[in-house]
Amino acid sequence: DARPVPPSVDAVVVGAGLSGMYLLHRFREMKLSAIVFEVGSDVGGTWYWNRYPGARVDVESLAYSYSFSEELEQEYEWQERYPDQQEILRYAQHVADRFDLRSDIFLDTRVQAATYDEHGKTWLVRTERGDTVTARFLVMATGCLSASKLPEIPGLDRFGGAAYHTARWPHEGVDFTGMRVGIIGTGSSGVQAIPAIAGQAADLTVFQRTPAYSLPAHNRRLRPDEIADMKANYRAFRKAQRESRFGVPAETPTKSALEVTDEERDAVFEQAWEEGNLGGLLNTYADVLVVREANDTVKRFVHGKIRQIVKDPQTAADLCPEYPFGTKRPCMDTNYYETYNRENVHLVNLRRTPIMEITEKGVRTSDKEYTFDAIVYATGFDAMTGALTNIDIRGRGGVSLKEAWSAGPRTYLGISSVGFPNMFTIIGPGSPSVLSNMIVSIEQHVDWVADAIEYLGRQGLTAIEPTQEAQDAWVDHVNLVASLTLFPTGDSWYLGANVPGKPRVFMPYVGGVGEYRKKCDEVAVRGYEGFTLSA
Ligand code: NA7
Repeated sequence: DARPVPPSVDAVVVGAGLSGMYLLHRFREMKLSAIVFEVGSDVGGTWYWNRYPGARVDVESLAYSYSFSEELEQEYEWQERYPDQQEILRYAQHVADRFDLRSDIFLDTRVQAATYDEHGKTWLVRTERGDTVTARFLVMATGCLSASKLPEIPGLDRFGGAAYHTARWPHEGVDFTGMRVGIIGTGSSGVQAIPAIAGQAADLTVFQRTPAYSLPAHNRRLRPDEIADMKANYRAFRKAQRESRFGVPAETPTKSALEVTDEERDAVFEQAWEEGNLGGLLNTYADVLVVREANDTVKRFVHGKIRQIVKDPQTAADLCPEYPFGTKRPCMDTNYYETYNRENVHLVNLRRTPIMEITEKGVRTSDKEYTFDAIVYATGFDAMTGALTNIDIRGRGGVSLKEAWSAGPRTYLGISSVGFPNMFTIIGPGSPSVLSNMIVSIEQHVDWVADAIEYLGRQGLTAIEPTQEAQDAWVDHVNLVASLTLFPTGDSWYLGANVPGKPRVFMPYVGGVGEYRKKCDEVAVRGYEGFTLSA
């Protein structure tokens, strides 16, 4: 993008994914001057980068879509219940064109640093290609799962074949026909990619450290009647989304899994399994995420399904997770477990035979060397904080965000952080973010930030920053709510457990999207309680 960057704007937004695009739209409505910097060569964020075969959203399209424009909502035609990466990227591109967003988005431009000038109360933002711009407001719309991560395995550069990370997939695609392929990682990306690659490759070896709980997506084309139905009832549906626990309307369960008969429970689980919803099994009983024995009932149910589907008993046993259901993010799949019945697919349990190194030929575990033409790393992300701390952000007193968060992220409401005035994080740590339908949380944050900026303007104020007390209290509250659940017992990326040396802090807010929104609204109504506002 060769256009000159303006020297000064009201707001700089970092990232042109679903957050950054809506921010730009809102800021323009408010007559603020704003620009967006984006590393990728197009808009779409997650859906721009994650082009691996089988990549798909696991929230239904009619719910995983913007609600801010009724025209968009009514006119857009989703094809599938769970659209693939290409369909969602097309949607993002459509939004960019429809709202004429591209003229203020600088593509292929990585933000390197942002420094707060206390005197001028402005942010100085510098890009890797040397642009500088000052802005009153800095909004980090960098996403929760954007700093991709290769595994800490010796010899990564030694491999002589082709190597790919799922989140940095070549745009032209990869043809695995006739190849011997190894894939490391069985989170959502691995679970989606494995069946797709298995259908093409001569041979696929899956290296699994921790098995996933995966539910069948039952993906299909949307029927005209259900689309029409949704379009007729969208306002009520959106309201229900915003008030729900995970950003997807669902009945709040009241019963305990331990107060019903085995038959009744199994029937309820069976129905949830057949519905093909990410939150389905979690929404069956009130104590699934709270009481170990209740969780065990779900665990046993899924283990039973795995044993039913996977023919080889050892493979089935290796695929059965031991950690509590839902404490790592469940996956949604199309033929995941079935794929292990294929002759060309082999599972390696890394708990028994860990990977020692990557060699010139392939992967060497503690007992043998595997030879591959290609290795796929489905090894995930430095989640929630990586994309923020990778940028040299310096607030008051030159303190970097990385230092401020060295013992784990500290925010007020997941939106802002002490020492970083006029900087906002969209779906940041301390907000429901990854524990919700992302778009619902994105819109809520963007609207809240836009309203806060508007409020400052109306009051003739220029700066907003949380107080230490409010931030400490919020961090305590986020920890407390998490500690009342089973969530901290899974070694998940929610906790930073997948990044060696990362402080073990449960990052998302588990109190639910609806409760969280109420709290944010209250803060605003009380004149931004917990924030210091200054002129
Ligand atoms: P995830 O969910 O972080 O999954 C990464 C997988 O890679 C997971 O199975 C990891 O095992 C595995 N992994 C990571 N490092 C290694 C090493 N060194 N050796 C072996 N295996 C390893 O990332 P995804 O991209 O699948 O999904 C991210 C989110 O995107 C997903 O939750 C949805 O929200 C969408 P581990 O569990 O750490 O033992």
